[in-house]
Amino acid sequence: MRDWANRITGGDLRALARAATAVENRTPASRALLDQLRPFTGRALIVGVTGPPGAGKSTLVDALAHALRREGRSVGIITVDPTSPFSGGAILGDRIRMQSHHADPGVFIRSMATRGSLGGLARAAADMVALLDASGRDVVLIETVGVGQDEVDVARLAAVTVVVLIPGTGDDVQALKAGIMEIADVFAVNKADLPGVERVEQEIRGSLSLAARSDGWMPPVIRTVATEGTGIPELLEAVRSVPRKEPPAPARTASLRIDHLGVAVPSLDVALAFWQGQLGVPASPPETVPAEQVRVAMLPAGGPRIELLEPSAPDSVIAKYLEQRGPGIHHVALCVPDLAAVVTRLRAAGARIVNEPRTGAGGHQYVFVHPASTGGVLLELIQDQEEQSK
Ligand SMILES: Nc1nc2c(ncn2[C@@H]2O[C@H](COP(=O)(O)OP(=O)(O)OP(=O)(O)O)[C@@H](O)[C@H]2O)c(=O)[nH]1
Ligand SMILES: [Mg+2]
Repeated sequence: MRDWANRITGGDLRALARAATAVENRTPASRALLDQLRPFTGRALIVGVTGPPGAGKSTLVDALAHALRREGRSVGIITVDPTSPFSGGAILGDRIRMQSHHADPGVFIRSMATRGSLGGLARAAADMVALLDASGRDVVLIETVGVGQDEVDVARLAAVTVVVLIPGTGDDVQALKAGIMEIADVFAVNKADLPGVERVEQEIRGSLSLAARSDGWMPPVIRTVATEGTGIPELLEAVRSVPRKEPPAPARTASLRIDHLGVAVPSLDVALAFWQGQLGVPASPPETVPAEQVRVAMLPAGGPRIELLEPSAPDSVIAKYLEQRGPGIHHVALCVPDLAAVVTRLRAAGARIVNEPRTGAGGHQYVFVHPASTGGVLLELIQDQEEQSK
């Protein structure tokens, strides 16, 4: 599993293709894989392209992909097959058009079928986006037909949403207003080679003045002729100039405080001769913790404490630490108000929790987080007992 994830983040296309199929089929292995890939997501620019059937979305996505390739960017394309009667033709059309990328490893394309049930589509599409993002694609383009709530949900995955409209469909603007007009960051008036461009632009501007965005962004309206590549550089520039929505603030762990610093020492007696004897810190009497195979002395240091750790068995964790790394700071221990919640959140984010919550000498619950996840130091998290009893 770890190897599979490594190959994907390393750009292995066969591993990526296999993963995409697993994600489509929502296999248990794909869930585990996505958990491992989660820390590698968040780098790609995710662009949604949505609009009514036949507006030219696939042709636009194709043209955008070519423009990005010319800049040397790698691209992922996800088309969500509509359930509408147009779907047969659309899928066939997409295949033909997208074949222009078929020999280019820099473009990875997947169609996702709704398979009759709309529920879960947004979720499956979200997983596919995460996979492509983690695989190192610079840009991920998602095509959806903007007709229903499900499509709107898919569009919400995108950092930037392009709504594609075409001339001669003024009524569509009215009909679409309720759904996708307010999620548009950029409008493309495609098929601008056909008559009626001004009229649809006016309709768009009219509907925009009603729905001012909270960040003051006024979605630009770009004319395109996707079949000829006209307006594509302008569309790309407009996409890039959209202010990024603030990512949801990570849940904050309020009122963290240092409980103690753990220091590995070869001999408690020698260490205490300094701390207690010379520095004059009143240490607690040394105590053996059989579960951890250590002898411990606690030194008060303002609020937090210093914990001196001496191995009590030759093959104990601290003995091995001393052997490999030498004496010194072994871990940092923090008190958290809700240990279970923090552990759940860290696990979801892909952090390595070393042990299931255990009960320590004083009756407190604790876990260790691996140095590989924390930036280099072993971290002990302790349930804050005052918080717990509140
Ligand atoms: N005249 C003209 N035709 C276009 C333009 N862009 C796309 N088309 C044509 O419009 C038709 C539909 O294009 P698609 O790209 O399949 O449209 P779509 O929005 O992806 O369609 P669905 O996926 O079925 O909703 C095709 O025949 C395209 O060649 C354009 O700018 N001008
Ligand atoms: Mg299409």
